[in-house]
Amino acid sequence: MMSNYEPKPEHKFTFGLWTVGNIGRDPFGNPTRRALSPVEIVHLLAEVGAWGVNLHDNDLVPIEATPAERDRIVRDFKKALDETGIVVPMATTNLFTDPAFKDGAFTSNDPVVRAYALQKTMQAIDLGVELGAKVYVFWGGREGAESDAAKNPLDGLKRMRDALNFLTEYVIDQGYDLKFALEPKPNEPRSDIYLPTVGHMLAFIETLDHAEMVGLNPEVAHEHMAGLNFMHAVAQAWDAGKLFHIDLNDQLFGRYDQDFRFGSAMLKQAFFLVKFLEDVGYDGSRHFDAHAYRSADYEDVKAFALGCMRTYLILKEKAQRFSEDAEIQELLAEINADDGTYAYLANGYNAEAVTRLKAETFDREALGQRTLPYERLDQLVIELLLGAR
Ligand code: GCO
Ligand code: MN
Ligand code: MN
Repeated sequence: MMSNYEPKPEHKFTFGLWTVGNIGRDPFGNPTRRALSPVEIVHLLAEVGAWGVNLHDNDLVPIEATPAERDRIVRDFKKALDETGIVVPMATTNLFTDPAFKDGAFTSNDPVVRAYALQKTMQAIDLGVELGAKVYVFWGGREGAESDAAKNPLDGLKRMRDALNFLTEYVIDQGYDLKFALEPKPNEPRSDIYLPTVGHMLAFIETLDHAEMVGLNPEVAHEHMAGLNFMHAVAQAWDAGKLFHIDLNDQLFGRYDQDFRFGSAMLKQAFFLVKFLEDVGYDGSRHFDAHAYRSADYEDVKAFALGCMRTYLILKEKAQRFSEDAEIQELLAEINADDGTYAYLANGYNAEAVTRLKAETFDREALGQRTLPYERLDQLVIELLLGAR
């Protein structure tokens, strides 16, 4: 059993520069925290025990930086990484802050903007690879619309596909060891973002030239914003071999984009998510794309970051207990009982199975009378989570 829930490198906990570096600005109010430099953020993450840091190009190198400034900033950043042992497993492009991207980047109606977005992304890929990233995230925050009068979604999809095909070829040409992870989100900052959920994205990936290089970066908050079961979405991505990365945070249904500390709002969902990731043996980053309350100072930001990691580890221990709890396991065995009568259906369709199955008589009423002790089972889970067992 785990004792102190201390984050270790093997847990692969990562944070974005933009997460613990969030300065508490929101649409209604100014920043409440001073901006930390990327070097300071790396040290803060090392102090709380994180394994890695992820970044958008402009989290590290300001968009207006000269080549000489870029080189100096990258050098200082690498020095901080060396000093702390913090790694950069994932990188991404900021294609949403600058007003140039007000109508999207890859899907903008303006061919100049689309070209600029491709160029910016190639440069950001070079930077990510230079820092050691193996996963490259695409979050199309501005790839959408307020009014469908302005853009045909078929054009949006085609432009998105063209951009990703171009960029996978670029990666292959450069000989980079890099996979793409697409991050769906239904809305915010656009009214409607194209490819809004994990399911939409999975279907879209299969239309790409290099589908094998492209997977998913699902985020708790984004599926919750759409009112969906996040663990089910993750399971579908896993089933398709496409769970390349994951953004952990928390989010109540029907609210603004909250980015809460992992597990802080919907604990039961967080439990089943951690249980799923640990049960299947997901071995990628556990990336926290969350930020501290606007009321937090940097001491509280550290408590926030540590809280994300501790909650994950506590839930991991609870998942372990779930699999060792005799009463829970007994109930599961009862629920999943199988005396092998229908084993002949396990090999799929065949003529013999059809003949046998057609000859069966089923006691429909008895089936309807079966007892399914799901209330008892769920209460055991609740008591386990509440520390009562
Ligand atoms: C959001 C997104 C972003 C992305 C990030 C990395 O809701 O703003 O989750 O935080 O994850 O841009 O691509
Ligand atoms: Mn998000
Ligand atoms: Mn995210």
